[in-house]
Amino acid sequence: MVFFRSLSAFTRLRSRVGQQSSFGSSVRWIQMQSSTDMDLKSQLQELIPEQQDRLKKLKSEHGKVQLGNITVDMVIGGMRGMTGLLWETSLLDPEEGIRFRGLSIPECQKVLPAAQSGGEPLPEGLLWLLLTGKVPSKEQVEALSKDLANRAAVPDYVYNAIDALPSTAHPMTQFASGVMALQVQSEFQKAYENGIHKSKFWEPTYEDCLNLIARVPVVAAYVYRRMYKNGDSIPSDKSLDYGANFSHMLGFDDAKMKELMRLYITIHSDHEGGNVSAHTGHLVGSALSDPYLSFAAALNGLAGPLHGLANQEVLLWIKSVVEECGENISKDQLKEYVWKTLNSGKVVPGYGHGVLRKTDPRYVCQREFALKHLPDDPLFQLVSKLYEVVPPVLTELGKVKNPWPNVDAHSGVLLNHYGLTEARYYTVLFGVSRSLGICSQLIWDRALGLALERPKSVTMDWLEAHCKKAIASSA
Ligand code: NMX
Ligand code: MLT
Repeated sequence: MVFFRSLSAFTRLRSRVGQQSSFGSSVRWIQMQSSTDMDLKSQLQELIPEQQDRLKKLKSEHGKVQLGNITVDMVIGGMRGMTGLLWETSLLDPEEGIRFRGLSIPECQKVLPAAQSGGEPLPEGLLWLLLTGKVPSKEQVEALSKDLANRAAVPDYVYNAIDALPSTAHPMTQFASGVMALQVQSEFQKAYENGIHKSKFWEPTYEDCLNLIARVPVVAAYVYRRMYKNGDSIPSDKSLDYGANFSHMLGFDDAKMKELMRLYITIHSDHEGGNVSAHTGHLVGSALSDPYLSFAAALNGLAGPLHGLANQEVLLWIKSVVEECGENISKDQLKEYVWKTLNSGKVVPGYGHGVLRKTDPRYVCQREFALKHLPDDPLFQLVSKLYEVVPPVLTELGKVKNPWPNVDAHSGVLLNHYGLTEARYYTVLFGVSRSLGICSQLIWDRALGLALERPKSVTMDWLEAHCKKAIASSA
């Protein structure tokens, strides 16, 4: 049964959030829903015209306002610190971490409906929040849960496409191939071929996105069972919520693992627009490639070790520490191991970030989950020791801008504790979750009529000539 936290807690939160102007205007959206508005699509239908007007006004009144200066460092350095994207569903503060439509993770844990009293938020509630900017009621979340369950059928040719790959292929390769095969059913592609008017683009995009979100756990679970459980797949259970059903299809029916899955999917869903997977999804979508094509591209970015694959790397690295030094490794030994990793030209996985400058709140909430449910797990204790040892070492290295742990530093030991021990699979879980954020924004991209992404590039010759001219004119 779904439980909704007290209205008074929500009202307190709303008035507090409403007073903070720094979170931007998306916070103004956050409101209570009346429990009669069950249909997510008709909610969006109502919201879209007002947001279209808002964007039009922003463009006509402030289109020429400057947002900062672009430096050579930024062009060479992966566009770090350059504001260049519109992304409505979440915003990342370097010191504070992510806010989904203005709500921090602890706030989401307070106000979003949960499966049990005091439990973790249901990802369906987070999806509703990302799409509408509104905190849903338990009835709305239940309706969305059912809608997703009814959309989850996966055609056989998707399984056949995965089966065409060797079962040793990386799980992300199998997963992304499955998502590409799902594309055959794209409503957007069909509608575009039939000459749909651009004002209606968001509607088939919505259908594709909801279908995709509903189907990715089925495809992901198929890959897991194929690789690690002799292909013995488990049918979905429509009576379960999204997170619990995913856990069930993977083969984990422990109630705590289901809670972990709900938390996992909620916190990995979105991290504003500039991260590699979200940006890729948005970029590919800007060419009017349908949501399957866009999301498959995003997954290929997520599969890189500096991005989503880091969760795999963390557990493998932790296991290599244990193999070499045992579970009861001292902090001095651990420090030595960290230096050995750095001196061999590798990164310490799970630490550092392109934007964050503090411990990732997604790390913090996973740590809280571990302290509550598995405080004596030896690998959790090792992760806690690393939290003390790694930041000073990275600081001593002198070049790392953020020595603190990110989301990937923690997730593996939690999954490992409940029996999901196959580290190479972990990024697939991240991918399932990220479908919620990327797809929510894709719907808004089409609703707002956002432009084809096409930034200007330059050569080193161009940069050198430009800099010479700039120096000469300032002399
Ligand atoms: N271990 C070793 N060196 C590091 C680390 C780390 N954890 N983090 C940053 N550095 C190095 C980085 O490689 C760079 O070195 P160089 O100048 O020789 O190229 C230098 O420090 C400056 O990098 P930053 O500006 O601090 O970080 P940047 O924004 O370039 O990169 C990451 C961010 C996340 C790619 C980087 O911190 C990293 O490689 N971390 C480890 C991998 C990881 O955990 N990735 C997951 C990120 C979260 N996610 O899920 O996507
Ligand atoms: C993410 O969740 O996408 C990562 O933390 C990487 C990022 O935000 O750049």
